[in-house]
Amino acid sequence: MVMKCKLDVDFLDGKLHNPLPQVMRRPGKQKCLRIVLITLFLLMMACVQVQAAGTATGELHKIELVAEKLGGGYFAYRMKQHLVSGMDGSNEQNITSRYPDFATIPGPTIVINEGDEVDLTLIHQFNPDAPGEDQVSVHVHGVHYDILSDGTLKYINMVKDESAVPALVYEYKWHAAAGTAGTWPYHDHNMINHNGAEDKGLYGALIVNKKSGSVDINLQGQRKAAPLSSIQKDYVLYMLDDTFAGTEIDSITGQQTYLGANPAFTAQQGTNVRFHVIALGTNLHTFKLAGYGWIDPGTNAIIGEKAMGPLEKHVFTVRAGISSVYKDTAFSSNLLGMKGNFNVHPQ
Ligand SMILES: [Cu+2]
Repeated sequence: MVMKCKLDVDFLDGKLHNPLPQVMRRPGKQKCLRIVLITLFLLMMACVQVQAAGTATGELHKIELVAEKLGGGYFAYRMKQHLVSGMDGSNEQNITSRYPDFATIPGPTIVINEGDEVDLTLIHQFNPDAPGEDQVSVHVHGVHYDILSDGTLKYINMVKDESAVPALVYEYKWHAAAGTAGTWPYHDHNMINHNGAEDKGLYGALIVNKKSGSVDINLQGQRKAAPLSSIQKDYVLYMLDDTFAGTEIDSITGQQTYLGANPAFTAQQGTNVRFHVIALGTNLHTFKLAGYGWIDPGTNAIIGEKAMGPLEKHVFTVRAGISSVYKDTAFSSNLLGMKGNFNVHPQ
């Protein structure tokens, strides 16, 4: 109170200083200011670190997948909802419209980045007509999860039947930890028996992209690196025992086009496109894309065909040049007409 009066007097007098109170006040004020500045700086650093950590741990994908029954004793998965957000739920984006709004064989291709996490809720949405049809699951390859997200029966995992059943969903949690980038199949493991109903249509693919990086392409016989972001189309092509089946993805918009059996893929000339060939079933195959040579992953070799066995996958990138045909040249597959068009349009 005394000090305040003195200050008032100072101002009233038009004097700019009153030695005693100013000497008493200044050190306190400066100390306070320093503390405030240091605190602000520390807070800013903490924010930067939290942001960096958030970036490093990737995004959260909340997915609702429905298992449906089709005619002819087949089953299929349908994407009901796919929300992407920060790990804390911030900046949530609904990307469900990228997928077909009907159940497909193969099922939807789930595309995520290394570092991301997936909360996948599976919904059993049909009336069981036969023993074992009351259980359906999703078992995925390649990414990390704990034993409760294995998607298998208690007979295998020794814990519990990890299935969606009528009126009760099941939630799986996946973590695309560092080192899990790749193309991986997912499939049912629990319907009918412990092998699941993959052969009845319940399968699909998970693509884990690196956040940044490059892919190898063959340019005039030379192995060159192209940025991952240069890929315009992703072709997800399953080699089944007697047919191909596939989906084309616009890699820029994420839009997926379901193409069914022996699909015809399209590309703009001069653009980079990536094939994800996944062998399912039990047969041996030889995949060939006529007129093209590509880098065999993990090597420097340029190849024009690839022998593949069950559950093998082969992912490669080419620069679209000429229209061509892809095929399985294995003897019986050739007889069965396992092939499809690769249509390249001029820019
Ligand atoms: Cu499997």
